[in-house]
Amino acid sequence: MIAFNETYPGITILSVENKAASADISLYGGHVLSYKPAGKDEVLFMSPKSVFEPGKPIRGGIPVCFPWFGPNPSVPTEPPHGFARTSQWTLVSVSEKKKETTIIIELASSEATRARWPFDFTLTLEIRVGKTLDMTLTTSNPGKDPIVVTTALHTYYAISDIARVSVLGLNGLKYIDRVGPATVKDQTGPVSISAETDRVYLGAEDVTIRDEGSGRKVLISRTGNPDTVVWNCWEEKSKTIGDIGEGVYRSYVCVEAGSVLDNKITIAPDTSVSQSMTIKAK
Ligand code: TA6
Repeated sequence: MIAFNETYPGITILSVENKAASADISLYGGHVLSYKPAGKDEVLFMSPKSVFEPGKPIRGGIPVCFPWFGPNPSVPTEPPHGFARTSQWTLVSVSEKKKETTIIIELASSEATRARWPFDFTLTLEIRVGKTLDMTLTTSNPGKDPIVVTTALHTYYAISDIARVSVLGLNGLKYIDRVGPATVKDQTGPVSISAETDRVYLGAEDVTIRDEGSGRKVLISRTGNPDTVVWNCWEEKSKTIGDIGEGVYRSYVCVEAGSVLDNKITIAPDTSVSQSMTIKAK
């Protein structure tokens, strides 16, 4: 079953439901807002204070960071995380099976994107909603010169309480600590969060979010995404982020699959690069 609703002015949401799961996908931002495996709780966090207004990013779900992650490397006045999350995407196709729905959406370069980033591209996002949530982001370069991007699927997970959550699978890795001046550190053991946390783990493979409050484990696997970003803004900073709001920081953790900072992706003319992520809630 699928349904389209312009839930907020300028924001069309595609709701899908099959025997294995349901999900909401906003064409504005190319943004997965909700993913709920049948009989289980919502996997994604959506801020109760999120603004749903074209031009503003949605706070929660799975924002797509493209064509740059974090601040723009050459134009500091450009908003962080690129423009894909604040652009209108188009629907390419929907195909339905009993236990799986596949949605393909696309963002292509236009006058508006070239004004901000002077390259031609087509960005395709395939979203498979079933027992797992599978997402494949493909960047194609139809132009004459190579293009260089950084990207992330900036996933916000719903959790019982940040104090009861740990992220497994990062032990022994180096990470860039981005709270304050960036420094490289070594991870020992699981990641637990008790202060502002903004880290890029290098070379992670599968990662698990273990939530002792809810008893849930969420497994995240990926290809073509060498970095794992772990982010929670914590109390002080949450007061300065209007669409998060006080106290709410305890209810989310971002664990993002991406190719960010120095892991730039170069796409030669007439070629494409795919990156994928799979989420499985147990
Ligand atoms: O992925 C972590 C991060 O880059 C943080 O530095 C943090 O500020 C966050 O993303 C949220 O960014 P946003 O632009 O959505 O407020």
